[in-house]
Amino acid sequence: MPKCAVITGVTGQDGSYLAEFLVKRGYRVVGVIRRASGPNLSRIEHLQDQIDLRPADLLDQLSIVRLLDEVKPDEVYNLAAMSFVPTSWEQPVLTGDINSQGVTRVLEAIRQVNPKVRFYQASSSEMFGKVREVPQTEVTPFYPRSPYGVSKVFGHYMTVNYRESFGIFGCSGILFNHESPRRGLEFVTRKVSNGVARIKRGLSNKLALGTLDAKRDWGFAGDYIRAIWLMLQQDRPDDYVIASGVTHSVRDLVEVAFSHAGLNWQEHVVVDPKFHRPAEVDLLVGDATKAHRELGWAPEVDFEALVKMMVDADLDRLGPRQPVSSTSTAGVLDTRG
Ligand code: NAP
Ligand code: F7E
Repeated sequence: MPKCAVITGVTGQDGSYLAEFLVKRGYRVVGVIRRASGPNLSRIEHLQDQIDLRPADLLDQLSIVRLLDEVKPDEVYNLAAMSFVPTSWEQPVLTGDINSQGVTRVLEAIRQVNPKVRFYQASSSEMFGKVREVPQTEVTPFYPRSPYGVSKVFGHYMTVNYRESFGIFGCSGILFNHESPRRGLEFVTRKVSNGVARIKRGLSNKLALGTLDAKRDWGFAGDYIRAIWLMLQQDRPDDYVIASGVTHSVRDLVEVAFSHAGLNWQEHVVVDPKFHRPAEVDLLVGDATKAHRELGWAPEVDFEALVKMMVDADLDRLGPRQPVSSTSTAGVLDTRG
């Protein structure tokens, strides 16, 4: 019998990579989709005949119980979330309902339907926020700086608590930022790669960003989902930091992305205070020694290769250069992020 995995958040960046990975390993993959008024499956279009898509919502307890009852999975990967940090200040209650109580709902469904199901929770380096030590490990105290970070601390500790209280095989992966050509357009890496491609193709001339000083430990999503899977294959459940161990500023990101396309970033990037956050996370850098040692995990794609991959993908997507007239006033790219 092939193993069966349920993935919440299958339409998102990580869900799509994890679904591909598990299909290749012979899993029966059940992806959870919530109702949308239009098509929302662009990241998993190529997998649609290889995975089973079922409706459920992290806001609806009964839909999760019904799903687990019908599907009888061996593993549940809870990747669904309201994942964009700035939106969490605009919609803090919804953020908590999905990212915090959503985790409780899935854990309760597992407890009720089959406590032997293995559970993965998508925790985040945003939990470290105003960092208490450098680099951050599994024992670094949390100090979240946004409603998103706070909501993820709740989900993390519920996972730990259901493991300790009820013996659920629950793992929390504390993943640092990971990106790909499938990243949402509002996140800074994709905003930059897409902005560079638009400028290169003559569709725009400026890119408006927030702080260039913030530092992140960026990796490739395709590498990080391997770590997620490995966590659920161990003899006992535990929590792991997954990170590259190298940090770069947004300025570094911009420099690598623009120069890869033969552009000078200083001629195009403008700082717009509207993208500044009410409270910023200034520096993140993770220490994944435990994951290296116990999971045998290591990333394969470094920062420069990641940024170039994303710029190349956006250049390919936009196609050949658009003709620009000498009087063109191609505007500032001003996406929501
Ligand atoms: P993403 O691209 O934003 O995907 C989020 C997914 O959650 C989408 O499939 C979305 O469905 C789904 N979702 C949102 N609300 C839901 C609800 N109420 N019920 C069911 N599904 C819902 O996020 P990602 O980058 O792949 O990240 C995956 C997970 O890892 C998230 O939990 C995120 O917080 C966490 N994480 C991400 C990173 C990172 O750097 N990427 C780092 C650490 C942790 P729709 O398509 O219907 O909107
Ligand atoms: O911002 C700065 C911004 O939105 C990164 C999510 O996946 O990773 C992600 O959260 C940095 C911040 O990601 C712009 O202020 C500057 O310092 O790409 P981001 P994030 O907030 O780190 C964590 C681990 C998660 O768990 C989250 O789900 O870049 N920045 N200028 C900007 N950021 C955006 N979005 N847009 C800008 O114009």
